[in-house]
Amino acid sequence: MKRNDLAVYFIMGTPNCIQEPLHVLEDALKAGITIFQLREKGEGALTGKPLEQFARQCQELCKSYTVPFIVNDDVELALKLQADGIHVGQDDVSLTQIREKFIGRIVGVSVHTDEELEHAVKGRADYVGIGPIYETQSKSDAKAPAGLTFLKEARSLHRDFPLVAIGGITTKNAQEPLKAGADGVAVISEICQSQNRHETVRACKVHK
Ligand code: 3NM
Repeated sequence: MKRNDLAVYFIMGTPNCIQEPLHVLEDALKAGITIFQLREKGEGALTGKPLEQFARQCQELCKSYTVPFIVNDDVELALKLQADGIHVGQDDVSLTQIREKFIGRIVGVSVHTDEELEHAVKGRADYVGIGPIYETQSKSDAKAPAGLTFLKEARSLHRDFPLVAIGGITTKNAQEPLKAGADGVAVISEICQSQNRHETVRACKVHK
């Protein structure tokens, strides 16, 4: 993948939305998000057939805007839909197994420590997510906010490796992780709840 693809990484599931979820996604696509992850978690999350149906609708929308469609955690669903990629955390299945199943597709991994970062890079992840940078309300088991220290360290260790910052990113703070070396920012609530997604997405891109 190109590092630029991570510029504005929108993550969403139906429980994150106040408005109709497919409307939120299409509005975000129109506003210029560069990659999308379906993360169907939390109270009221879809499962089974309704999840599959919703996922297919999201995938179709992404395809029509030529934006990669990534599935969070659910390997079976990602394979069934032939999604563009999968994103996994540290608790999910082993990276070696996932890499073998997603040949030619995108594999992303959340990392929080040097060891996890090295393991992801050696295991041929396509990118890593580093977070939570700031306090987040969107992940019930999120770790304590890490700030920019680990992100800066990760960038100095791996000059060219695709890195995306996540956790509590807003239009006001997005430039900080970008200046610290992130290729992009991954965002749930700031885009889901935005009243003006064009403006929100613009503010989350690098200001030159
Ligand atoms: N992963 P918001 S933080 C999904 O630290 C997720 O790995 C995190 O949501 C991590 O943009 C997070 O609303 C939630 O803060 C990000």
